[in-house]
Amino acid sequence: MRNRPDTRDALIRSITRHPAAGALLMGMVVFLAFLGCQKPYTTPALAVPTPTFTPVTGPTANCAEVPKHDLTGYVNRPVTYIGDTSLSTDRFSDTTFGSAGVGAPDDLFIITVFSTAYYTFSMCGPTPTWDSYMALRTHCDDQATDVSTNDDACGTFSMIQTTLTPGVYYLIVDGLGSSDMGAYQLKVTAGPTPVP
Ligand SMILES: [Ca+2]
Repeated sequence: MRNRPDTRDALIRSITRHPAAGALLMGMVVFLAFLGCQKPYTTPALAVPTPTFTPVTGPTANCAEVPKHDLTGYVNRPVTYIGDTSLSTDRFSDTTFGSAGVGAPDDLFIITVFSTAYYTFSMCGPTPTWDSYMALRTHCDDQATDVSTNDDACGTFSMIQTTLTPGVYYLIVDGLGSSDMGAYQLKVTAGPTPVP
């Protein structure tokens, strides 16, 4: 029990004999107390918007019952939709292009265009792992309403670029052959109509 007062008294005597050392010690104590009051720096969280894809009801009876994702609020977002047609079922095809999509599972998207713009629907980017086919229509299950289609814009993946006027459109991401299916990414951008 006497060790602590003895140590304290020795410290006081030492500081009295060596005032410079005492001042240095006090400075270190104040500096350490200052550091202890500082909050650790943390990197601010980057606000990256996450799109939500809520199945919606189409404007026509034939499309109404098909689950689909709404791309309307997704245009020009700095994020990419990640999909996988192997998790879906086969509902669409496009026999105007051979037997594109026949037997292959597909994903359906809907987008409402409010003002005329040049749209890009792109799967390009990652190395293709399967052969896709893409169709943009005004009626989801009527290939006669195709606005634009594409097979191999980037490798075996697809991209559609076209000017769209106001209206509702359906985008189908499909496999070219019956065994073509798998993961993909979809990015949608819109801007001024390019000069021909
Ligand atoms: Ca299909």
